[in-house]
Amino acid sequence: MTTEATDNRIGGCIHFFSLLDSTNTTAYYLAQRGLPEGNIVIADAQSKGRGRLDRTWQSPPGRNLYLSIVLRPPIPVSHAPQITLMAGVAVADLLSAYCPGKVVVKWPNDILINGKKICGILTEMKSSPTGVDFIILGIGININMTVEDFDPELRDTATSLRIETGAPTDRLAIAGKLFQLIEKWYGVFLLDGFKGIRDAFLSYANLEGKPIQVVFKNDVQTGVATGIDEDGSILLKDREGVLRRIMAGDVSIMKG
Ligand code: BT5
Repeated sequence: MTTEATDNRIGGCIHFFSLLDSTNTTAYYLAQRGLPEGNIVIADAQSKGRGRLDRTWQSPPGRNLYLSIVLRPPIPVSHAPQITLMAGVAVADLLSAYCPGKVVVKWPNDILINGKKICGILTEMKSSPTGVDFIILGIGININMTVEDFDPELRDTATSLRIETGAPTDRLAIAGKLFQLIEKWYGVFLLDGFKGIRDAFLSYANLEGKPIQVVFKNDVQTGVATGIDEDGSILLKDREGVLRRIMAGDVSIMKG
């Protein structure tokens, strides 16, 4: 089913499916064939929901939000990862309305409540020598999952809005609010770049001064997080006092 409405940049046209392999895969396919900026692909369930590095995103029906937004920002390829951070701020604003003061954005793409993952973001890009052709911004938010709905291996690390608030929430109402917030923050990003997002991101990241480990494929870097750079990279001071900029990886905060 497809709906068309509004003059907004985001969500003017929404394509609903009851089941897809992955909304990112479908949105990418359609974007390659010209689907315009702001179109959204939503599925009630995904049979091959994806995380980064071929990880799986658990995506059962009737519970959560799985959606992908086609973006065509006029930016250099090197700025594309900033779209993930922009979306993190939008989702954090959204969830903070339900759980004030409890939402943390874990650089670069996880949203946590009470230390558990409630949302994951997966951005995928097609580029050409002139820059970004399009970016698929994929967002999965656990809305009405109960603890028992999660795969056993996720029960200690994942959460949902229902678990955190104690009550079910209407998924479409949340989707509508999410589109408004992406509209807002993507607008800021197009006008001011990451510098318009950075303070909001830092307010949710809760990272500065913490001892962290960043793992990317086989590379492990440790040190103290000193902040987020103007381009969205994480800044880490290693044991020798050398400041490093890190563009990709999984961050964990080390104890002690
Ligand atoms: C992510 O990857 O967190 C990105 C997830 C993006 C999902 C959306 S849904 C709509 C769109 N279409 C897609 O196919 N994908 C996007 P990563 O940081 O690599 O984290 C993946 C890890 O999160 C997994 O290895 C599990 O440990 C955990 N996980 C899987 N499903 C989860 C869930 N529903 N809730 C919380 N954690 C989950």
